[in-house]
Amino acid sequence: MLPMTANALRDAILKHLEYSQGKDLANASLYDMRMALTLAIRDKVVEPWFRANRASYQAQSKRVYYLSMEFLIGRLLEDAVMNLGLTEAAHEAVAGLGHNFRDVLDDEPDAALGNGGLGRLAACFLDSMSTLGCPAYGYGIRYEHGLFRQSFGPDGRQLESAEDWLRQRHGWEFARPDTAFQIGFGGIVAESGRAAVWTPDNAVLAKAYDTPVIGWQGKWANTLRLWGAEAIDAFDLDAFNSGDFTGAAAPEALARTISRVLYPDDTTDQGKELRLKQEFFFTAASLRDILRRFARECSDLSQLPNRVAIQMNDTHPAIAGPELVRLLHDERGMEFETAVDTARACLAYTNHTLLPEALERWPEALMTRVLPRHMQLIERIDALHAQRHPTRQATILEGGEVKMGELSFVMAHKVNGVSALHTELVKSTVFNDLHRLHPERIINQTNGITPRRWLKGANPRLSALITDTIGSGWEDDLERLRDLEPAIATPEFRDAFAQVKARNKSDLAQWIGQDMGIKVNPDAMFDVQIKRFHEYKRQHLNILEIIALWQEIRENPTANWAPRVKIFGGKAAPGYVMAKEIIHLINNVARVINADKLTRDLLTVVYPPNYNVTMAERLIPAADLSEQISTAGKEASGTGNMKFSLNGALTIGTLDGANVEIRELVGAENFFLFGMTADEVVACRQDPAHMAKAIARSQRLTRAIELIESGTFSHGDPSTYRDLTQNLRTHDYFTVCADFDSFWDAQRQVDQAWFDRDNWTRMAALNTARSGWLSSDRTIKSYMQDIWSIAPMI
Ligand code: 26Q
Repeated sequence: MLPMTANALRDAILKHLEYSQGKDLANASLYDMRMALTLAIRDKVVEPWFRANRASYQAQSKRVYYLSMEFLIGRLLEDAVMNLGLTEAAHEAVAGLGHNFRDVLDDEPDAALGNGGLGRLAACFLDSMSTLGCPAYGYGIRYEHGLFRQSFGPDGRQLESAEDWLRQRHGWEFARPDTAFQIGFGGIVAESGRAAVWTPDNAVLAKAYDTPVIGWQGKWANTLRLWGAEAIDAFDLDAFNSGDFTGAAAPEALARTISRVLYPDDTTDQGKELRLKQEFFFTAASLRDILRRFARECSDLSQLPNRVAIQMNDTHPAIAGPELVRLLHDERGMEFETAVDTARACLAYTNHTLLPEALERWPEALMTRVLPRHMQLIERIDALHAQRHPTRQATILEGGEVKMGELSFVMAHKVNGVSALHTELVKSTVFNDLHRLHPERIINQTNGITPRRWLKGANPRLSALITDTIGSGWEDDLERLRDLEPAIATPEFRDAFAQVKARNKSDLAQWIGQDMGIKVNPDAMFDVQIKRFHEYKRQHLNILEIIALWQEIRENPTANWAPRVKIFGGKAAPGYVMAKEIIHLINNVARVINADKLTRDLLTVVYPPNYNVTMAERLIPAADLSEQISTAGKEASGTGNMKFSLNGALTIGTLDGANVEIRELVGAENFFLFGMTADEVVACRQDPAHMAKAIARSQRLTRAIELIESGTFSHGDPSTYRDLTQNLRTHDYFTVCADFDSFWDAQRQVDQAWFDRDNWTRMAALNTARSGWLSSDRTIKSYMQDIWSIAPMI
């Protein structure tokens, strides 16, 4: 493909300004300019997109269908421009039209159609599938409102407001009003011969919206197809004519609620009827679409597993099992057992959690009311499995509930965990019974991240240094970063590396100053913990250590402390009271510490609100230290940990999730390990006094907890954080107390390492050089081999 010149791009922008935005240059707003550039770039994506679709059609190739409730894609413009090799041309064209390129990019809203790791993983996978030429569709929901916007009240509590990314036109998508399916709910099931006829008593329309996903260098493009819900009869004219103007629009409003809002990952949302409807809505629409595409190319349904690989991203699309059986058996007359086996050969399931409260279960009564035929099929699937494995103990149905994990396992030919440790725990804990019956089924696929967004796009300075040192080509062959190692031995490279980090930090310091009005020392260590708030992720362990450190600095302010800027980012589910208490505490500790003149230059706490993908792209390249401090055995993988290591931050972390693999990759000497292992955590909990003993043996921890209880961070009110401190003193399921001293010691080792700045830089650069394996290209190649049996098309 010929690179487009800035002039041609300029003309394309002007054309879209005029004909798509209806503006001339003189009247064009920043929004108009951004939209015109988006549409001009989208035009460039269409040709490779068509080419890829034609190629996979002509090759009659097997395709991947990645079913996910969440795609946390963030902004798309900068990525698309970069993948097409048009960054310089676009910069020049936009500048020539009198606008600032950065401002134009920053005008794009962050598409937050996901909560966190699971949704961002799906987005990285889309990028890698397009880069590798793996024919694929992402299928999900076109939420009108993505993840809520977070702000902090004057008292430091989290406030939530509706996110509204679709208020403006979504410039990347193509609406497909002609690709729409009716999705039914409720109703009755009539037996008719061998099969059954399900007559739903209400239905909504699932309408397709396609976003092309362009890969690196524009060699391939796939489709992200999101379903929007609409009423089948949009408007009740009789109601309108009889004067009921609100009632006339009621069917439309009701139907649209299904794709109205993303659930904010809240275990209190478990068992909510609307959530089940969302899950069935997008899964059923996707399967209809998949079978329709298959039927255009092949009429022999036994060939389905040779053409179709369906990946279920957690159990959220688990209803795909029974629904595919229904489509094959009830609607296409396939034998029930053959239908089950055919469906299983198509389906695979990724598990992302072991937390019992996060494993989906649906009350049978609810399932029967919303999806009566599926409930019957689930019972038959369970009975068939029991009949084939008379010794089995596990059941899909238990205590009046449908266990979606077990259903997914039984209906999948492969089940995967997302890191080595997590996969072993999947085998030995949640799915132990099923694993013993099907020892070949569970496999590991360690997560990965796309280096295009998370290194090339987010960290242009480091990318330029890498290219200067080892040439280009690392962007889609990330293991080549190993070639940096000889250079790291030279002081010139280390100085250049340190300078990149310093510049990134200075940019971040400026942003923190402007956005939050907090002055930070850009030479201090930038110590970052960004992720959803959850007790198992232990942001409270971090803030307790900060409190203890603050105390010791105050007592001995002239000692040799490593100056730190402690940065937090992340949201708590609106109904998760304890997580919100931790946020409240962090904000108030920040208020108190940042006002202390004695410690001002040594310790600052910064917590910018509304952490999202765009903020991650800003923070990660500027980080010196990455906090990955979950209770061992609880974080399935983590992917933020990978982004930090790739960008030359050192990790302080537990042996949890992919930390284990990261530590092996970068070398134990370049990683600050602390805390109990997963086994030790389990053993520790055997002693009901583990937290009391840990507090008793640690002066520092005792004082930190007592300082909170004294009201120091709550305007003298000792009751404010009582729930939190009492939980630590009496319950502490996530072993914050038991790991505290070990964490403190590791942090002091971090301080010592920081004083030898050149060696710190060497360790940081080695983290970058040895992180190539963390590319999601590696992960996707492995899925293609081990699960999907698909060969790359390029
Ligand atoms: C379930 C029921 C009702 C409402 C919401 C949910 C729900 C929504 C989102 C449950 C879980 C999630 C998201 C889970 C998630 O993000 N898990 C993370 O997945 C990453 C990718 O594999 C891992 O790296 C993280 O360790 C894991 O926590």
